[in-house]
Amino acid sequence: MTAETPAREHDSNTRRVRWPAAAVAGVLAAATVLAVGHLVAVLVDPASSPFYVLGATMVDHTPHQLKDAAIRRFGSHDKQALFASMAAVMLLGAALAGILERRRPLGSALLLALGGVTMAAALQRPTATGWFAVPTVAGSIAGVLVLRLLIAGRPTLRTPAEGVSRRRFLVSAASVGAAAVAVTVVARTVSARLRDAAADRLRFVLPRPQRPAPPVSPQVEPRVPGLTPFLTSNSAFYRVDTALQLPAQTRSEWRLRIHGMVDRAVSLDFDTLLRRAPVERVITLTCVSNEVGGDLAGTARWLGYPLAELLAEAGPHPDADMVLSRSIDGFTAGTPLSALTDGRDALLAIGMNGEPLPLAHGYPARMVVPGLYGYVSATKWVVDLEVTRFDRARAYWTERGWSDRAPVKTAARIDVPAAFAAVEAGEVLVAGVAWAQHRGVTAVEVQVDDQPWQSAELAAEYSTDAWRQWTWRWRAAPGNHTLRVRATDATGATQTSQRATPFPDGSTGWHSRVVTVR
Ligand SMILES: Nc1nc2c(c(=O)[nH]1)N[C@H]1C(S)=C(S)[C@@H](COP(=O)(O)O)O[C@H]1N2
Ligand SMILES: [Mo]
Repeated sequence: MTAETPAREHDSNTRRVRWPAAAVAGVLAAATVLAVGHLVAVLVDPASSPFYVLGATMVDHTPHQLKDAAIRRFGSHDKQALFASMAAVMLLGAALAGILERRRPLGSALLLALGGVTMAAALQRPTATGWFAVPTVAGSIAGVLVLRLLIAGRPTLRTPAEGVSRRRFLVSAASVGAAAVAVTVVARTVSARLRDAAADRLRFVLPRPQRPAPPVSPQVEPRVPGLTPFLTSNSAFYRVDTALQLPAQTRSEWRLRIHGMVDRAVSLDFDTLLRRAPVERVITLTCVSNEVGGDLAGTARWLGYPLAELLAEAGPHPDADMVLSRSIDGFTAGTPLSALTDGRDALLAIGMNGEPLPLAHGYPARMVVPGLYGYVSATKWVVDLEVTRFDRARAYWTERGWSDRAPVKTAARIDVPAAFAAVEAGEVLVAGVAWAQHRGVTAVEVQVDDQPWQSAELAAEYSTDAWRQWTWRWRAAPGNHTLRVRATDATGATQTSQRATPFPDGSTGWHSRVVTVR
């Protein structure tokens, strides 16, 4: 980028750039940092893009008190919220850098300082190599050049006394803006890894299980309008993870290493995996962040390979008690070795409801372990299983204060009638789901206001690893009423009324709903 200064224009048009224009110049310079950084990151590793680095670092360092909100916000649908607020802060900082730059290269200094911070954060990323510094360094250099060019008329640190003509500023600003947009568009569409993974997924024909999971009978799923379907479709399945950018891997890139406290380390590629006999199981997955009455739970037909068999090939040592699973993007979960080997259907899953795993749910392979919250068991995009001990290793969320043992707590939810619904007096059907994975739900009771608890009717149990639907016929009298629900699991324990937040090992309390009867 050479900026040949044209013959100096000593007319009235030539002066120091005004502050609004300087602010625009600052924003363009910052856009250059991000655009160039993003483009270079395509060559290095998408996760090294300065924008993602900053976002991911923020996600990782959110304080505990905000953690529930944080997982839900960043984890489920609105990573956009994070990006938007980051963009707003950056916009202000960039404008400030431009304004500062008018008299001295203070704006450049600010950009370089922020670049330094971002570079340090990049090198701290779980999957970082030394290369992770390159996109930010390249972006910062380009950004400073652009800022100097726009404010001083030349990309050197000397500020010419004459300043920059208005026309010249507009032309440079427009070209830089257009270039930044073009570069970003290219970088985004060249997210070749994602495209490759998506194409690879489309080509993948799932193997068939020897015995498919039994169909869901009408006894298991009575037809009640508004009741959560027994099987959750892939598109409706909740999504929670720390990934700002979908980790993308093709089957031929994927490998699973099993190592640590084992007799012999095992490394498995996808073709080798496919030579094994897959099983199909219906399992309800639940997030520890689920609030009482919340919807961070879903049930799918998972196709996969028993983890116990894969682990047995490596031969875990008798003093090991944990498997630290790691995803391609550095997320980790610590699962009790016993939960993977005690005979329950702990799977290395490759299929979900008859399809290859969706990219967002872990393509090409993830873990699913009945009875444990996702953060200690359900690693998506899994590539590494380290057999170790709880007193030696910690995982992503346990490092952040969440409990290291996290069996799913018994829960019940009212789905029908809807919240604050108005219903006609007379017989009203109340219905919902209840779960106590791997123990099983044996009773659900409903209470109206302060009246005695009534037994709900349980739909047939599909298996103890899946949730169970329930219904209750209510003789509803006019007025406002509070409906409450509680479940009992197969150990005989009834849910406690005591309200607890999801942190550190799952929420407790009875779900209730206020209904108006006319
Ligand atoms: N790689 C990776 N796997 C992960 C997570 C994550 O952040 N990264 N989150 C876990 C959590 S907290 C839950 S509840 C489940 C959610 O799985 P789902 O998004 O398929 O519903 O994934 C688990 N596996
Ligand atoms: Mo979770």
